[in-house]
Amino acid sequence: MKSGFVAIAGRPNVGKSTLVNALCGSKVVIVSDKPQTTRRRIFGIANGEDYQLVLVDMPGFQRPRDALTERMQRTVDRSFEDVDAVLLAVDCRDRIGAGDRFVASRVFGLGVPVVIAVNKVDRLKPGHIASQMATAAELGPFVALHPVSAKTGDGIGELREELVALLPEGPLYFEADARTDLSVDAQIAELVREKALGLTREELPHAVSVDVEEIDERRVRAAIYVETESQKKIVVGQGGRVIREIGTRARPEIEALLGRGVFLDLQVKVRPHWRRDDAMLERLGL
Ligand SMILES: Nc1nc2c(ncn2[C@@H]2O[C@H](COP(=O)(O)OP(=O)(O)OP(=O)(O)O)[C@@H](O)[C@H]2O)c(=O)[nH]1
Ligand SMILES: [Mg+2]
Repeated sequence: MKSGFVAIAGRPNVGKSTLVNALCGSKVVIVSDKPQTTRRRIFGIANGEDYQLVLVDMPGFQRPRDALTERMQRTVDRSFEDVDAVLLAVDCRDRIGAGDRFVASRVFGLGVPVVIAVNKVDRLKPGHIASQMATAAELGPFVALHPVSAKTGDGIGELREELVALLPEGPLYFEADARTDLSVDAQIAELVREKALGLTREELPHAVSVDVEEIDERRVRAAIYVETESQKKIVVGQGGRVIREIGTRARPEIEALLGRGVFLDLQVKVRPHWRRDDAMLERLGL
């Protein structure tokens, strides 16, 4: 039995969480087109007949701006403790540059094997992929470099095999059918936040947090926190249109997770400056 932990590092928005889902073979973490979607360290677990590959999803590397982003960056630093390998993800649609080199400078100093994933190849022509791979190859002494598309699944099987091969012999760290270490409450909060991210723009996504307050047989009650009354107006929408849409999109996934039908009760609440409020951040598990 091979088992162990592989941290997924990279700039915000390069597709780290999408890669975790692709490698696990199903959705375990949330994804959005907004940077800073992932706020905490979450394990995505890929189980095979003779392996357990624990993927350590984490926030993207960033310069801290407030208590929230400070905590996120600390999470990134801590996530590298005790990993067996690192998957360094870069976005081949963007110029591979200073941001990626900054992440690379950190991960190549860890003393564990580093695999580079050049992600989003579905968006590029073959010639351009080759030149981006050549640029990515200069990031550091990698053990393997894989062009992949987390979205289409292209190259994901080979990448998974590569990562499993780097794992030591070891025990099962989680049940053989576990998919994540997040509690059910936290998974539900993440799903609601994902839908809110998908329906809001600009600075607003960063001002949104979700707390599941109560779950019983028939009902899930969750609070969506924003920082100002005007943000609340946007998340509620005209006549409640936006909040209803968040519920409509989140409910099927929550029901699939719980294995039963539920009424989803969402309330938007204003908590000024929650991103700088340590007590509030603790409560949100950040
Ligand atoms: N076309 C394409 N889009 C992708 C691919 N992988 C991820 N994306 C998109 O890239 C965006 C960011 O994906 P995430 O997985 O949330 O990125 P992340 O690196 O986890 O982002 P943070 O958690 O914010 O740091 C989303 O819109 C994804 O759908 C890919 O292989 N191809
Ligand atoms: Mg993410």
